[in-house]
Formats: sequence, structure tokens, C-alpha cells
Amino acid sequence: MIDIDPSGILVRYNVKMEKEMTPEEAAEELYPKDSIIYPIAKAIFEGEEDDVVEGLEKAISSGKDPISLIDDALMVGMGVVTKLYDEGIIFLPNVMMSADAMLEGIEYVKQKAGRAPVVKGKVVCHVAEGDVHDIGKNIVAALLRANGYDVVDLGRDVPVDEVIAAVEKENPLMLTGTALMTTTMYAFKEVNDKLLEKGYKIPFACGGGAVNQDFVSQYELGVYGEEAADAPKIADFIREHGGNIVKLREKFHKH
Ligand code: B12
Repeated sequence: MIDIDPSGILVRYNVKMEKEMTPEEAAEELYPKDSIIYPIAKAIFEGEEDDVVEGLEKAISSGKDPISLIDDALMVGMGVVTKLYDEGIIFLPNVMMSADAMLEGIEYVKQKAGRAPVVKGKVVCHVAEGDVHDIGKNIVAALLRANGYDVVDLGRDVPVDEVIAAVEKENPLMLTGTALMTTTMYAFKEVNDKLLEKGYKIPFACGGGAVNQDFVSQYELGVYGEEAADAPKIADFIREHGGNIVKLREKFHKH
């Protein structure tokens, strides 16, 4: 008989590490080291709305552009949350608190940035029917507003017919859609078909974790955007070159 002590071999080193690390310690390893960004990212992870706002306030008074803090600080914090959620280290209630803190942060920087003086055109934004994930859409709307667009924000879980009615009423230069669930993204195709039925050939910019370029290319009006920052770029292109979908896809899709 060989004398082996199983307790020494049955534990994989990294599994042991993960088990021993608290969520806070795991998050600590992922935060950026920058002394201005760090407290904001940490406050997002902890879901501490007041600390998020305090961190943003300091960053802005140190000269940071309010809107750039969405990508450079708030999104970084949400990235930590998403990673640890995906790894099973934190759970939905934590994510929910962080999401609320993130939205509070977005509201604050939007307020600080103020409204751009010249309105370039109208854009209708929505989250697909059945889908409550609105963080990405809120960033899209904030960036469009920051870039001078008048945004009609229909919110989340918006019924297809409500989207169509808003397009009829507002006559926007573009419609945006966000979907984070594979069960909700098909609403985009319905929106597309109903718009075409009624003769509206406006660009329908779509994004969100569930969709990709191949999916969005399957319906006639779809233009895919990977990053929220693509939304104002697409709108600017429409203003300059018109809303031809083929041209928009040439410009914004990866080939
Ligand atoms: C936060 C979160 C929540 C929060 C949402 C809070 C809120 N107000 O949004 C809460 C806790 C409420 C939640 C609930 C649920 N969630 Co959830 N959630 C997430 C999580 C962790 C992060 C999503 C997020 O906010 N990402 C950050 C934002 C910024 O990303 P984004 O929206 O994609 O936007 C970026 C780009 O896509 C782009 N973009 C977005 N839109 C557009 C539009 C245009 C035009 C352009 C150009 C760009 C663009 O811009 C942004 C960045 O630049 C994801 C996990 C993950 N890995 O994604 C799961 C996830 C999306 N959730 C999931 C699920 C299943 C649920 C629940 C059903 C859970 C449950 N059992 O109850 C419910 C949903 C109920 C419903 N009917 O919708 C699944 C979806 C699975 C699937 N494939 O369908 C995911 C993927 C988790 C998983 N791995 O299982 N969730």
C-alpha cells in the first residue's frame, strides 16, 4: 500500500484560492489602481450610491470630463461586478444594487454635463419588449444627449406597438434598440417588419449583450453597434450622409 494523504492532492490550487477569497478581495484585485477612478469603481461594486456621487464629484473637480466618466469609471466598476457575477462569486441582489448605483452615477454626470446647446436631431431609444436590462440603453441615451441629440427615451420592456407609435409620432432620424436576453431580441425583427409595413425606412441601430452583427443584419433596417459610443457616431453619419442602411452597414459593420 502506498501511503497517500488525499487532502493534499484533491484540492486544485486555484479552486482553493477562489474559495478562500471573499468577494471583496476578488473585486479588490480587479479595480483599476488610478486614485480617482478606484473609489468610483469600488463604490459601484459596493452599491453605495452616495459614494459613487462623491467619487464622481471629486473626479469632475479634478478636471475630468463628466460624460467620459461613464466609460472610464462607472463602466469599469460595472465590469468588475459583471465578471464576478459571471464567475459565481457574487449574486443577483449584489448586481441589482450595483446597477442602481451605476444609474444614479449616470444621472449625476448627465446633470453635470448639462444639455448640449444645439439640438442635432431626434432619436427614439428603447429596450426590447420583455427585457428589463436598461443600463446599456441609458448609456446610449446619455451619450446621444451629450452629443446634442434630442432623445425620446421609451424606457425598458417596451411593447413593439409602442415603439412603432413613437416613431410615427416623433419622426426621429434614427431608432435604437437594446436587448440583453436571447428571448427578447426577436422583438427587433417585429419592430423592423411593422415599420416597413407602415413605410418607415429609418435606420434601426441595435445593440446589447444578446445581439451581434449577424443577427442585426438579418432584418432590413438593422445597423449593429457594439459600444454605446457608436450610437452618436451612427446618428452623426445619418445627418451627414443620409439614412441609407447599406452605407451605414459599410461604415459601421466589421467586414
Ligand atoms: C445587471 C444585470 C441584471 C440587472 C439589470 C438591471 C438594469 N436596470 O439593467 C437585474 C438584476 C435586474 C437583472 C435581471 C435579470 N437578468 Co440579468 N444581467 C445583468 C448582467 C450582470 C449585466 C448586464 C449589464 O447591465 N451589462 C452592462 C451594460 C452596459 O451592457 P449592455 O446593455 O450590453 O450595453 C453595452 C453594449 O451592448 C452597448 N449597447 C447597448 N445597447 C445599445 C444600442 C445601440 C444602438 C448601440 C450602438 C450600442 C448599445 O452599449 C453598452 C456599452 O458600451 C448580465 C450579465 C452579463 N454578462 O451581461 C445579466 C444577464 C443579461 N441577465 C440575465 C438574466 C437571465 C436575467 C433574469 C431573467 C434573471 C432572473 N432569473 O430573474 C432577469 C431579467 C428579467 C427580465 N425580464 O428582463 C442573462 C440573460 C441570458 C440570456 N442570454 O438571455 C444574463 C446574460 C446573465 C447570464 N449569464 O445568465 N439582470
